[in-house]
Amino acid sequence: MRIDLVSIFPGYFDVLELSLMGRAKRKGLIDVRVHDLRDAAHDRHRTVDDTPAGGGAGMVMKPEPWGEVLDGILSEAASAAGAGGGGEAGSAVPGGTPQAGERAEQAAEQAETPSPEEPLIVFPSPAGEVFDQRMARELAGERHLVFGCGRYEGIDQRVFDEYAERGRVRLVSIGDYVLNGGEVAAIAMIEAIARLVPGVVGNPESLVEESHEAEGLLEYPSYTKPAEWRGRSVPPVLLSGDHAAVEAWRREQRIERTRRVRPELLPRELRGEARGRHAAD
Ligand code: 6GU
Repeated sequence: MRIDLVSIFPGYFDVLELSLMGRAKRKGLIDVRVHDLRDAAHDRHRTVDDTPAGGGAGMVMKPEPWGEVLDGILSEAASAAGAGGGGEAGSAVPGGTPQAGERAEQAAEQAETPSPEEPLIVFPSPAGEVFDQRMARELAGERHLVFGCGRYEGIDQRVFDEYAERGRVRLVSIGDYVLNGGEVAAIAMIEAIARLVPGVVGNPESLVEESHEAEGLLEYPSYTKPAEWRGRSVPPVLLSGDHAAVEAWRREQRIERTRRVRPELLPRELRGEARGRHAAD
């Protein structure tokens, strides 16, 4: 998978060198490229923002630097696809073969509709659709993601309109609160997406049981040694060696925790299930 990041603070993305993301980059599973938006601001002060049309507080990001950087990324991607290459990491993604890419590109040219083989531009924005595990799975199937990280009061609307007309654009929020810019949101999304790309997480089984994957329930509580710490014991069932009992306990914990913390996530068929069993204990 290829990921381009556009920002006036490229240093934010240094964290992608750490941990699993860093290993995925070094293994060539994720090809991350960071672009400094200011490199496309050609005045003496490298200006990227201006006052809002119509007045009001704050500053708005000017369209021209965005146009220059995004055009550069898209034309490079198009010529790489035209050269028959899907990118070195593209083969890790289903449907990412060069042949499929060429066919899709030809079809897109004829129909003038965006093809899933084209880059998807994501603009992190509190005004966007809300990112969740389903969207992470969807975006993990993309071959090329471009994150356009705005600051200030936002980016000139014509940038979204221009690239939505020419290709695939999504405005995406990571939740109902306001950050200073899209960088941290992009990092959160990239981490959620990249760990679903085959090979990034060592043991794929660890992806299955997690919160928001199996049945959409939250995770069960975990324990390790020692069996007692500060007078607090590991639940005896976990030390019983009874695998079926352990599984039943974990499922009950997941249902109870979800009911308590995130009742809106509880599947209809589970409403009422674990509470009855507690009473019978
Ligand atoms: Cl994607 N951007 C900003 N600036 N704030 C946010 C957000 C994104 N998602 C939630 N809050």
